[in-house]
Amino acid sequence: MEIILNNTINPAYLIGAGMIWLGASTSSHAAVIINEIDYDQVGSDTAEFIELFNSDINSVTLDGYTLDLINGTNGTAYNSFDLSGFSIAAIGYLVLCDSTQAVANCNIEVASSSWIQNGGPDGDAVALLFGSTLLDSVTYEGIGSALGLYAEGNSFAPADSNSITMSIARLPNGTDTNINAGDFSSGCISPGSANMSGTGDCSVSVNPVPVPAAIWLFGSGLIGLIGISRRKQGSLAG
Ligand SMILES: [Ca+2]
Ligand SMILES: [Ca+2]
Ligand SMILES: [Ca+2]
Ligand SMILES: [Ca+2]
Repeated sequence: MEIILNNTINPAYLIGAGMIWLGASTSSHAAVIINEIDYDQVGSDTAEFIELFNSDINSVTLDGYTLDLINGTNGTAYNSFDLSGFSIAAIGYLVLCDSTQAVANCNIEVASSSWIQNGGPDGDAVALLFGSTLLDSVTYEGIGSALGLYAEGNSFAPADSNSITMSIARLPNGTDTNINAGDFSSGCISPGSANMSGTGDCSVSVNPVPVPAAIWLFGSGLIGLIGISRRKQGSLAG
């Protein structure tokens, strides 16, 4: 069963010439990873974001890519975002956020607050897929029995905080050894730029020139998750 969450068209933005474009690119799927997540802010969660990073020296077109947010209680997607139509520049970033007013360098505005669940004992996960192939996933705060598929290294990233300004971030920037617990740690908030250790807000405005660009579609919630075959970074060259 598929759950269509919403078909509302929301504004999306391309920020920074050279940061994202819709031109020539490669098929280096495995080069794109989930790099930083801020799912919990001090008090109300109104500045959540997920940052993707392309480590390839070529841009990557995101046609066929989906970002799923996975509920730890049942292992199914409670939010799913079709990234078709977007690209990430070489050694570049793509940021999905609550609000372009609240999050620096946000490329795709998700028109709601609290769109990323706050984990809890059974954890939650974020998953990047190409078609039905799971490319990268991050489980945080715990591993419920339904999250095994997404808990890289059978481990989970440390928790974000409701009392400290921080994110959970790959450190050093872009590190992916397929062990969530080792790859992620407390990060200073840095949407759209290289991750930094520590806490606080290290946002740097890369090039704040928003240009209306693309239609944002909320996709189906399940996306054929059954039978997903995991491919590790580096196994999809070409
Ligand atoms: Ca949240
Ligand atoms: Ca946070
Ligand atoms: Ca909070
Ligand atoms: Ca970052």
